[in-house]
Amino acid sequence: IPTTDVSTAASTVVLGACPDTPPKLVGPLQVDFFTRRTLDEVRKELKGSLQEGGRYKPTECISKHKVAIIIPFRNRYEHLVHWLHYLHPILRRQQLDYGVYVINQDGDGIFNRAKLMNVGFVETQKYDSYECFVFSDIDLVPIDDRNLYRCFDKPRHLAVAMDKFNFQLPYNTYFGGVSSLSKAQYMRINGFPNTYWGWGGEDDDIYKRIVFRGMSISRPDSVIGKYKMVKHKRDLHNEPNPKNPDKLGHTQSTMDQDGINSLKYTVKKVEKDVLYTFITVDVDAPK
Ligand code: UD2
Ligand code: MN
Repeated sequence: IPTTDVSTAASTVVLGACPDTPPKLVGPLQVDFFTRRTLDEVRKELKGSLQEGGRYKPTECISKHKVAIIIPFRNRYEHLVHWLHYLHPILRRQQLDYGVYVINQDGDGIFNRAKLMNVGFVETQKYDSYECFVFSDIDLVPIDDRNLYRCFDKPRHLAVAMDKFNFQLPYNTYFGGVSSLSKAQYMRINGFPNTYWGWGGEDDDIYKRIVFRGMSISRPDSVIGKYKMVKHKRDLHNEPNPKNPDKLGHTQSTMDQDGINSLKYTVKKVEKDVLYTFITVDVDAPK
């Protein structure tokens, strides 16, 4: 009988690449926004597994996916707590090497979701060599962990079946809520528009950019792509802007001048929490 000499067993473990399908996914999840949660409670739940700044990478294998999660934000702390409570464990089970970046619009000028996401794209690359960017509303939580927060061969739309739209796409070219683009896909469309102030239109502009650059999108199916959105009213200083729908007729001619190549902003403050990196930014918003 051959014996193994235990004493010579290597003490350094060489990690292999994580498998293509993460083995610990559970599928459908229970998600509720009635339970009251505080940031401190969520910190206690999660801090053992996270690195400062809301960073994680698997210890059991080397992730193939280094992902910056970018959240456009202002004054939605209640939603942030739910998001962190649910998303960190999901992203961990997905064996991603990731960081969570909250891009906080400074001041009370008109909100600009797409410009904040552009800022996130530029700023997160100062922290690590990210090649993949997931852009998420703060109020959306997936209810199936097989919906992978990573990049694919095509720009991806993740939020395909939301409770607020009866678990269906509101229309076929809808690209709002949660999406992912690789660095190359993002650069190919000159990033997102900076000029959609207030609510609406920016998500359709992004979709058009993708199509005008000869790409199409991918999506999970409507079982895996289910989401819950925290119910909320329209925020102050994010009123629907009647100029935005009109702008959509001109995307093809404006997209080369309005995007990552014309982005201007000032970082006011960076705060690292164990649950996220919080970047406060002046986007020169009109009042
Ligand atoms: C829809 C889309 C969203 C975007 C928006 C139009 C869904 C689920 N999402 O969102 O992707 O296309 O329409 O602009 O249909 N935010 C703040 N503070 C504010 C205002 C906005 O943090 O004061 C952030 C936050 O991440 C929020 C996101 O911007 O989730 C979108 O704003 P919303 O939730 O008010 O708009 P909603 O739900 O109609
Ligand atoms: Mn919302």
